Amino acid sequence: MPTSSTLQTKEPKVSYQRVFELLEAHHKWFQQSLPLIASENIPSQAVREAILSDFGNRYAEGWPGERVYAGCKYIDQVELLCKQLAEELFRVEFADVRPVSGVCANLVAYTTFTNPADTMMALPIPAGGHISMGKKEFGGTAGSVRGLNVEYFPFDTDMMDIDVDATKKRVEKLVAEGKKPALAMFGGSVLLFPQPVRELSDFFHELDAKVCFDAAHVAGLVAGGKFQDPIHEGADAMTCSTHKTLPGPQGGLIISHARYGEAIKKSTFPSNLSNHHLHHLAGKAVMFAEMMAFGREYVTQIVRNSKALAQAMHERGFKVMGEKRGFTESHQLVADITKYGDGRTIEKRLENSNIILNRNLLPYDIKAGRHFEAPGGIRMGVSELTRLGMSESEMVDIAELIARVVVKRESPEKVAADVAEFRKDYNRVKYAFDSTRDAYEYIRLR
Ligand code: DSN
Repeated sequence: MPTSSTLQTKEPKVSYQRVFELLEAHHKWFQQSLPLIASENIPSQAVREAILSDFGNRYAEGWPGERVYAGCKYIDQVELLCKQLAEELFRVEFADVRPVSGVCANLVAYTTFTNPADTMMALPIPAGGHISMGKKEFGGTAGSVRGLNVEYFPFDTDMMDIDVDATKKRVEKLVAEGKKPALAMFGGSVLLFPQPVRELSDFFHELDAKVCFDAAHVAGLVAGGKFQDPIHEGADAMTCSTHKTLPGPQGGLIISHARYGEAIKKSTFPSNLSNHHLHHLAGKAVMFAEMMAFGREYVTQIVRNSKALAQAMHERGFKVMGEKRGFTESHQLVADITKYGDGRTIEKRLENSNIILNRNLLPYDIKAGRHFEAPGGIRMGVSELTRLGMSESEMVDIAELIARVVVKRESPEKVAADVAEFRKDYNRVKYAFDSTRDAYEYIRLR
């Protein structure tokens, strides 16, 4: 691995050139790889065009029609269109499309529904929670930025889900201790199955707490009707990012009921944002339109693919989590790989084989003495491969390629060559209005 000092040069033009060489090398590598990171996706060429536009160089603080800058007459129209598309896609009364990331959207929710020192229920990271829901002592956003006291939902590892009865008991105890929750934050980064929003919303509302669902990972599935629908199950708001199962540019989104619209608008601007990212706003609008046209078909195939990959890995000896419930109902699957090594080493061997996924903490890792640098699990997501047109039979081939590296310990170089060959037939983005370019084409403007 080069270090910044080996890359550094005194000649600006050489460094300038080097940046483009590295960008082109990255594109070429992804053309020949299996991208299985569950939080990533490949946007359409239309989204890529939108994010290259001049919108990315402008300022539009505030709300359409109420900006504090001139020059926004086209930006305002795109933002209103984007908002309307999001509301239709998710069948909700209110969307704020400005948050620049999933973490930012969560901060908007915390600002709207809590005050510093309030208690919030969330999952810990090993059970699938996200750093933005974390406690202060671990550097989590909720604790260290909003000053929330984070308490954990009890988690059932066999079911890979929040335990409803144990949650009620834990919350009753918190109430008795004077720590009544102000917010229940469902969702997270490992989300194999729908969570009990319907079962627990009334319980939290009776305590005067609000309910939010972080759908960063599963928002595309929610939009396409293939996962739970938190807002219609009792949640007050749903936050998400726009680039995981939603195949948009990197960014965030919060959706809710009309009654919270004004409060959310103020929490976004001025509380958590100055300018939002206007090129990404245009990209989000394009992606929402694509999802309205192709979303159902796309997410139906995603869930078929993740189930097929989980089953094929299970048949090759992997301990895939959630076996009792059919492994997964989302785009993700998680495998315990402790019988083959640690997560970091296996992630690296797979990367050297052009199979790109991430190591992941398992719910029982901390108790077993493992930590995030070398955890016991790997996590995979199939959204990007589905966008490239792959289906169940390709998932079986991919499970075999992974097993060759991890179980049979074949040389990564040999498998990498086979992966590159396998990828040759899948280089167009499906589920999009325009698909004439190679998915990973490096587009030069210089
Ligand atoms: N933690 C990232 C993930 O799930 O990959 C998202 O922020």
